[in-house]
Amino acid sequence: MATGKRILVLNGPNLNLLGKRQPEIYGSLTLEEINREIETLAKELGVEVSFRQSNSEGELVGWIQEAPNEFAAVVINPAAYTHSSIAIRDAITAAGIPTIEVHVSNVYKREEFRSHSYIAGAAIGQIAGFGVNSYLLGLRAAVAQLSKA
Ligand code: CA2
Repeated sequence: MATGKRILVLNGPNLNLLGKRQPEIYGSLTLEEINREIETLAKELGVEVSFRQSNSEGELVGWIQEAPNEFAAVVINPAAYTHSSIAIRDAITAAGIPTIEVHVSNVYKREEFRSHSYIAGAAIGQIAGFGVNSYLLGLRAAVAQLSKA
């Protein structure tokens, strides 16, 4: 099992397009710029972060399955898989480490189908609607959870 405070930050499909399309919904920062902000906060909080993004559900499931071997917690933006993936939910439950769900946009103000998350029931909690700050708040929530444990 994982030791120390290493946190895996996972991003799902199409989030590699952040900052390149639809800035009115997703903001103008690229995923790399967001990751740099997370890295800066991680240093302040004294934790180590690793970043992965995939457009493939199976790859995300594989990383979540392996996460407890290397990481103490996961911060995940499952993107569209939020609304469809029982496989990602089951992987999070099986991994058994604290997982925080984050979204750049406020999914509850958008199309009805975005108001249901398969992930939320397996996560410690969910943060949505704060742009890059959703990730930063998610990291803070993960660290707070780990210091309780
Ligand atoms: O708000 C979020 O973070 C979402 O997870 C983003 C997903 C969406 O399916 C969820 O409902 C909410 C979409 C990610 C696609 O990201 C793009 C970024 C720029 C341009 C196009 C897509």
